[in-house]
Amino acid sequence: MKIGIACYPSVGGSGMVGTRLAIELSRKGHDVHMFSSDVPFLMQNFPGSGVKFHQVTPISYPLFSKIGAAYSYAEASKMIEVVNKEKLDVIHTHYAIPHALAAALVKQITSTPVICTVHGSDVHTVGLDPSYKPIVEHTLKHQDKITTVSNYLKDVLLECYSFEEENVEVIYNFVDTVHHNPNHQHCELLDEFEHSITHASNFRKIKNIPFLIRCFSKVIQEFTSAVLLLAGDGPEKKYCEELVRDLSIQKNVIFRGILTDLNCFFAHSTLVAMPSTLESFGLILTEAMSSGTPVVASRVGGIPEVVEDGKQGILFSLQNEKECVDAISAIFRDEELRKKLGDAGRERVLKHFSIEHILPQYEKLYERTIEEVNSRN
Ligand code: GMT
Repeated sequence: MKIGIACYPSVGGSGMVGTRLAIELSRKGHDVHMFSSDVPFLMQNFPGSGVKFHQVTPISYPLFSKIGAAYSYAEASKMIEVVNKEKLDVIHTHYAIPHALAAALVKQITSTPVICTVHGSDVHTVGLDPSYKPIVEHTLKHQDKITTVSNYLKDVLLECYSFEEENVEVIYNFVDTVHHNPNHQHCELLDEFEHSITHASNFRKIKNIPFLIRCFSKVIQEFTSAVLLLAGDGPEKKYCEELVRDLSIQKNVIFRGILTDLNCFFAHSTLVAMPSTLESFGLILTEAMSSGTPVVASRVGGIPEVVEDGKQGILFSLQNEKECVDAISAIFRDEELRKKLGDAGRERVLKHFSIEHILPQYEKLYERTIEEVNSRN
């Protein structure tokens, strides 16, 4: 198939999933065209993938300087150019705003079938803001198919927006189980500590990192040789650094900044933590599980669909410090439990979240959508 994929170029989950999907489809022999504002960072790790990149560059014009150039216009125009030249069979956007709007316009103009995968805040947070909601709803209604990354997100979509249920399908995110494997080489930074927790995120409020820091400060009262490794950067980082100082736990907390490959930390940590207040999927949980590492996470959004409580990790009630501290301590304390959860995580990912398992679901969806749209036209 000739497939167009649009996503953000950034390190965030929707950009990672969109880019990796493009690469894997190309590896399977599809002709894949990628639309983004910049070369997605992940593409740099796969030179020669065969994915054709089309940069979307909105015009710089003085009149737009205060309100920002409309990215969707430029994106739709670039897509139309490529559709006309390459005869794309389908366009698949990742994250509704602004990519799905561009695709809806392309569909109107060229009749190309369009699919959008909604990832999270495009539906449950930003999309619900009155400044966006009517347009997000209209945009999604004009997709031929929508996929959500969890049943939780599908329910939100159907509850908060008006939709035909049959156009919405759940396709879980996937993880590279070869790259994220339990046998990764040593991780020097963690070596001097008996136990370690890794957390990686964009340090937004929703990631709830101060809660994790507070819980960790209690955990190290018993487990003094433990480290909390915080990877990533974002708006809450400064506050987190201050909190670590206020709690006098600087020796036990490492801020590592943005890392493009967390593989060795995932494989060598005692556990990976995700205390988010909301998460439609939680990509790093599958990466940790794939590395054979137990997870501790809040029981919110789509997380319980990814992690079965007590089987691959331990889930705690949102903002419940005692439950979180107990979960971490139980895993620190018990090597056998660690092994059991870690092995079960690897097994679950291989069965449900591997590229080999998920990719055919997208291919079948494309085929079905193209057929349906063509038979309507
Ligand atoms: O929705 C966001 O806040 C950003 C988005 C992203 O691009 O990282 O994250 C969402 O998509 C990821 C990939 O599908 C999911 O793993 C995240 O759980 C989801 N974030 C939220 O729901 C907050």
